[in-house]
Amino acid sequence: MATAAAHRTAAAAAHDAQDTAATTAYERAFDAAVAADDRIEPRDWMPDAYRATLVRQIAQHAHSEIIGMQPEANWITRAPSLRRKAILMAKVQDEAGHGLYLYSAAETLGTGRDELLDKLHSGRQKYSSIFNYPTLTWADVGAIGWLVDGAAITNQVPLCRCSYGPYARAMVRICKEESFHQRQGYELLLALSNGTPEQHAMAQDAVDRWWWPSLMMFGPPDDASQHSAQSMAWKIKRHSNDELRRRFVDICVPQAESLGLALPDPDLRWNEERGHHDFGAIDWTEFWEVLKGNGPCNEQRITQRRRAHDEGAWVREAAAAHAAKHNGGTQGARA
Ligand code: FAQ
Repeated sequence: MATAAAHRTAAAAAHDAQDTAATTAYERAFDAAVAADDRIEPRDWMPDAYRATLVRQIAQHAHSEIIGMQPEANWITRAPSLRRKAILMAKVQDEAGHGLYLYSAAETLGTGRDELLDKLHSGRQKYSSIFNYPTLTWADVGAIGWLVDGAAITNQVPLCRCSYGPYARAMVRICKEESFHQRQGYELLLALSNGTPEQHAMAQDAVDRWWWPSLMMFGPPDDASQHSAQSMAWKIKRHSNDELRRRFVDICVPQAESLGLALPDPDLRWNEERGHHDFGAIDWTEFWEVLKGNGPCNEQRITQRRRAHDEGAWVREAAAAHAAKHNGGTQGARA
């Protein structure tokens, strides 16, 4: 009896050792792939924490795209011309497409869209802080395009080189579309800035309100960014939050000058020594409050999202019924 138990224990230990050796070999292959800038693909072995980090970031990104449709959609019915309305509708539709690519990328990691949406609706996953601010005037559509899409591109171009293949490939297409979005915002603001004094004032007011929240989009400062070091080691993130934020400020300053609009920061000035602009202190208390759900529009955004999801139930059911019928028909034809 005792001999059999000892035997089992020895067999289990040998099995565990084999498992550990295999895991170590997998880990080595994963580390080597990351070091060589190869892509990790869905069927490759990956550490659980790498998978979890990707799901967290991709889900948050996907949620941002679909929640981000709301502030702009607010202006579709009130766009000042048919041309502007058509452009805005196309942009909002693009954001839905970005959500789709990203939820699909998350699905390759074994996490379904239903589960992710459930986490969004129950507050267990985040979306970008920026979409908790209201769009008060038509100029806000321009400021979102110029600043919010501009910040998004600055953050997302490096994600095209992310170590996880499906996320990196989704980002290539998203960045191309975001680039159009940024230009439409810039062009809209330019028209307003060069318009009547009232239109110019409206553009300036929008930039005053969106500037600081746009800087917050890059995430907390590096010393408070809990995930950055590991995400950079895994080459999910290629640059730190502060590095990208600095890059964005440097890009915006000359663009604001061309627009004839001021950036609302008295401390903004070129620092010859650093080769970057210095800028004023960001109100991180505001950022963390928005993340906790206390921003001006958090409640409105999530209520509207839940409502849209409930009202869309019949579409999902009809699509599933159609797919089942279609697949049944194909199988029937084959059989
Ligand atoms: N908002 O340790 P870190 C768009 C959270 S673009 C809310 O630095 P990480 C396009 C973070 O999740 C906007 N939460 O985190 C569009 C973490 O909390 P957790 C979306 C934020 O991941 C334009 C905690 O703080 N873009 O939608 C924010 O290394 C116009 C600690 O932070 C992306 O998602 C924030 N701003 O770096 C659509 C890009 N920042 O998860 C419509 C992909 C941080 O532990 C209209 N994501 N947190 O509970 C990323 O690059 C990264 O996830 C960062 C954050 C840089 C956002």
